[in-house]
Amino acid sequence: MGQPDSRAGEEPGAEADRLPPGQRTQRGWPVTHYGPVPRFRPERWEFRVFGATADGEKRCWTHEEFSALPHETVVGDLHCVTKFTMLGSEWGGVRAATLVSLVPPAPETTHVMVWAEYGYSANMRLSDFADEAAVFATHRDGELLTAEHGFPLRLIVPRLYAWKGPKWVRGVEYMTADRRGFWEERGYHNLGDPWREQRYSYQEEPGEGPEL
Ligand SMILES: Nc1nc2c(c(=O)[nH]1)N[C@H]1C(S)=C(S)[C@@H](COP(=O)(O)O)O[C@H]1N2
Ligand SMILES: [Mo]
Repeated sequence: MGQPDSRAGEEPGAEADRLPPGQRTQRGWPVTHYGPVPRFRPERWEFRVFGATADGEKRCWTHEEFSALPHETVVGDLHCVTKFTMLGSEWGGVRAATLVSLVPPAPETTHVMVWAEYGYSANMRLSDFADEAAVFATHRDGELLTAEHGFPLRLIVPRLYAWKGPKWVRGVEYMTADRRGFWEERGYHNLGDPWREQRYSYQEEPGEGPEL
């Protein structure tokens, strides 16, 4: 379900209500990432769910197998910590909640680390990951993602800053304790809630993240 589409029949002010503090909208869809764009090699690609699974086993999908998983469309916003927000995109793909039900985590699982090409990673609470709006997207507004935007697969977690949504994603690790991902180790907030403006690690309150 996610949030309603903001583009049609919009009341004045409705967009402002959907903009987290300090964010602004902008025309188009900029490309934001660290490092090079990986080349997709279907025969080498696999998606893994591993770590604290309920049965202790990891699960792997080839690209063909992953493509056969239930495909859904979810409307969700993208908030980059550099203050760019893109409202109301329609993301097509496999909901994170679908993966969680296909590979149940052990009861002790509290967090996940989402892993991408070149070792990029992002941590989040299992509850944010399993949120109904979180989706491993292959499409935006009906169009296949381009390589720059994360083809063949990228995560979208509308309720967190977009660095928590790895492009070129390759797997999920279930964790029984929190651990910092790539940007969370490099000065960004461990939780990354845009509605609370949790941008930088120096803003963290005790208990909001593992020791740096
Ligand atoms: N693998 C990977 N994923 C990433 C990043 C990155 O550096 N590497 N940057 C993140 C950041 S900071 C943002 S804002 C979004 C940007 O997505 P876009 O380029 O599709 O707008 O991707 C996120 N996912
Ligand atoms: Mo970002």
